[in-house]
Amino acid sequence: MSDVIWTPEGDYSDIRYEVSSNHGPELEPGAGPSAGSIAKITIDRPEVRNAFRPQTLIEVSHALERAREDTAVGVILLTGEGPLAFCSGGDQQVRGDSGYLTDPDNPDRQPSGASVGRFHVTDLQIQMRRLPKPIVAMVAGYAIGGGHVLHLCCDLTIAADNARFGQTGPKVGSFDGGFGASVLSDLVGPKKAKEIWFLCRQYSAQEALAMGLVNTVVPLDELEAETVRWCEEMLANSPFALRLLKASFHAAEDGYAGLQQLAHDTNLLFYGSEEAQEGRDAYKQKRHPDFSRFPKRA
Ligand code: S0N
Repeated sequence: MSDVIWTPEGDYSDIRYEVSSNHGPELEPGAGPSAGSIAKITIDRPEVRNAFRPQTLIEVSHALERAREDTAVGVILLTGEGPLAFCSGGDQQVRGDSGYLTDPDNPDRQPSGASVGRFHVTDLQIQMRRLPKPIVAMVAGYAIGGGHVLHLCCDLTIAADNARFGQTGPKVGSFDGGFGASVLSDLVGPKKAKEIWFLCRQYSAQEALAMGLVNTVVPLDELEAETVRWCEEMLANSPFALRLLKASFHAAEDGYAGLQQLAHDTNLLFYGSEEAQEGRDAYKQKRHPDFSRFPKRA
C-alpha cells in the first residue's frame, strides 16, 4: 500500500471515486514538490471479476468528468477492486442482442429511453483518449476482453506480477475493432495484435512487458505504492506540458478529432495572450482591433 490518504467522493453503486492527499514533499533529490492530487477510480464488482455493465461505464464516465473538472487533480488512476481482476470486460449477463442492456429485466423499456442496448464503452474509450490529464491503469489480475481495451486506452499501465492480459472476443462472439485493434497494433505490432485477437490466449505480466503492453511489472503487494510513485512523478511536472503531450501523441492516431483537440489546446494558450485579448477587447469596445504591435513571428 502507499502512504497517501484516499478520500471518497460521490455516490456510486458500481465504482468508487477517491482523491489522494498526503503526498511526500520530495520525490527524489532535486525534484520539485509534488503538486496536486490523484483521482482513483475503482471498478467495484469483484464478484464478476469487475466486469462492466452500462451503469458501471456511466459511473466511470461521470467520475472521469469529475476528475477532469477538479483543478487539484493532475493524474487519474483506473483500477479494479481486489487482487483478482482489473476488469473482465462487458458483463455477459446483461449482454442483449444489440449492445448491452441498461435494464435487463425490461429489455424493451430501457431507463435511458432507448429501446435497444448500446455500447457505452465506445464513448468511454473516446472520453479517456481526449481527457487532458494522464490516465494510469493499475492492473492486478485479469485485464480481459473489454477490460483489456480499457487498459489500452489508458496512457500508462502498471501491472502486478499476477496480471493476465488478453482478448476473448472471438470466443464469446464479440470484437473491438476500434481502439482495441488499432492501439493494440500500434503497441505490439500487427502480427502480435492479430495473434492476441485471433487465438484469444492469455499473457502473463512479464510477457506483456516484453511486448510493450505495459510500462512496468511489480510485486502485487507493491502495486499501489509503485503506481502512486509514477503518478507523483507526473504531478511534479508541468500539467500543461503533459496535456499537450497527450494530445500530440493522439493527434495523428485519432485523425481530425485528434488534430482538433491539439488545435484547441493551442487555442487555450492563445486565449491567454495579449494578441488574442486585443481581438476580444476590440469587439467588446466596438472599435477596430489593432494588431500592429504584435510580431509577425519567424
Ligand atoms: C476473467 C476470467 C479469465 C477470470 O477467470 P476466473 O478467475 O477463473 O473466474 P471465473 O470463475 O471465470 O469468474 C468468477 C465469476 O465472475 C463471472 N464473470 C467473469 N467475467 C465475467 C463477465 N465478463 N461477464 C459476466 N460475468 C463474468 C463468472 O461468470 C463467475 O461468476 P459465477 O461465480 O457466478 O459463476 C474469466 O472469468 C473470463 O474469461 N471471463 C469472461 C471474459 C470475457 O469474455 N469478457 C467479455 C469480452 N467481451 C467484451 O468485453 C466486449 C465488450 C467491449 O468492450 C466492446 C467494445 C466495443 C464494441 C463492442 C464491444 C462488445 O461488447 O462486443
